[in-house]
Amino acid sequence: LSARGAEAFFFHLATPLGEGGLALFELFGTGVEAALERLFRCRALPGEGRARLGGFADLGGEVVDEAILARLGAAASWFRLPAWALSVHGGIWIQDRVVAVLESAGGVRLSLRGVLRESLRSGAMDALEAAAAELLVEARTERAAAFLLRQQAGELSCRLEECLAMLERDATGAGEGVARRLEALLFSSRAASRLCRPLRLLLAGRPNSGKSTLFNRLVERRRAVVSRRPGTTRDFNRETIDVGGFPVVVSDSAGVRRAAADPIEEEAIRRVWRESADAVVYLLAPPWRLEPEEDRFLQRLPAACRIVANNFSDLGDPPRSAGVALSISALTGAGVDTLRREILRRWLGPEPGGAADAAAPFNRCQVQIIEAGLDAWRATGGPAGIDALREAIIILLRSSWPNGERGDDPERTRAP
Ligand SMILES: Nc1nc2c(ncn2[C@@H]2O[C@H](COP(=O)(O)OP(=O)(O)O)[C@@H](O)[C@H]2O)c(=O)[nH]1
Ligand SMILES: [Mg+2]
Repeated sequence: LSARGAEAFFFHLATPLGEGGLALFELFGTGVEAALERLFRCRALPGEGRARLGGFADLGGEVVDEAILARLGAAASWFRLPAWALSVHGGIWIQDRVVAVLESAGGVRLSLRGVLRESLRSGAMDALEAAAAELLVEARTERAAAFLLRQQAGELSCRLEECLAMLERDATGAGEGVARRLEALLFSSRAASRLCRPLRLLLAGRPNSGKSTLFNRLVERRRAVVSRRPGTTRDFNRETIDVGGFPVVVSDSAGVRRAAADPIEEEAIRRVWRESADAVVYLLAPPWRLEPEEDRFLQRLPAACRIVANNFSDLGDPPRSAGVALSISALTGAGVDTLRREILRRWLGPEPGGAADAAAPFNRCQVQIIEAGLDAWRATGGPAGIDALREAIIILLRSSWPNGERGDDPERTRAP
């Protein structure tokens, strides 16, 4: 994508489309100053680091809105290119009108991804920084945001640049050391990926096993309908929660039940699993016996992806049985913290500690590039292996983003 000609420039609506106090447009590119000379009514356009109040007008001179125009140096813009920020009132009519005027003046409208693509193309950001900047917008926990902020600022990129420098200094001797560094980066990649892309956790079990009650417990808000009457959960309940700093999307499966006659909602669970779950917590109610059909069903889920828990522990002592990880009471909350810790340990990463999460590849594409480089190094060694390592690093920095799939998942396990 390129805006051609002296008149051309790019613009991006940075605020969500809708009614609000203000709408912020970001503008950049070679033709932008000339266009603003025509569209922005004030004594003179502001200098770098300054802002000015004026009128934003169409090409016919009709004022669309009162606006504030600020001029940002590359270091002051989030996508690291010299840019202008235009704030107008946040009404829908005004936003639509500003878009139309900017387009009539030669502006090319970009999405967030489009802006990052221009930043990457001009060398202001590398592919890892752009990937992090894109994900940062969707970060759902403090821990995820902190990790992505550091990657956006170049933490992982620096580690890789160091590896390149090692290969530069000593092309033959550095191979092993670089391979070890890449392996160390891979080691933390599961947790890093899970910070950036939520684990999708499905709550399953027979009607009245306590799924909705547990859902509410985990969410700490009463979103699901809780009732003794089977089948009263009508909506598909889904909420993002924070487990040890990791975002987890919890779903209460009952809402997607198709055949009411199906005692364990097998088809519903299977469908949800296929479409949208990475892991399952399966609840048992008194007398805490896994019926043969439940057992058959659970055996079809990969063992690593399921936790079976005895619920209603407040009503008695559930028997200890093979395959059941823990006892909880969704009603009183007993054992629910243990369940959270188990989810963290099995599927997410280390508990939050003092140290920041290590720099690591944070999506599947990045992981695959490193793995391919390491495989080639181990298979060939020597100069060809060194070249493979170098190439993997260069691809990571230059072209590992955008990679098509946005929410790609490093460990998606296929359906039962
Ligand atoms: N005593 C007790 N009651 C529970 C517990 N979990 C759920 N219940 C109750 O069991 C009933 C069915 O729970 P619900 O969450 O609607 O089950 P679902 O059909 O699996 O969603 C409700 O009346 C809950 O209050 C528990 O751990 N202990
Ligand atoms: Mg329910």
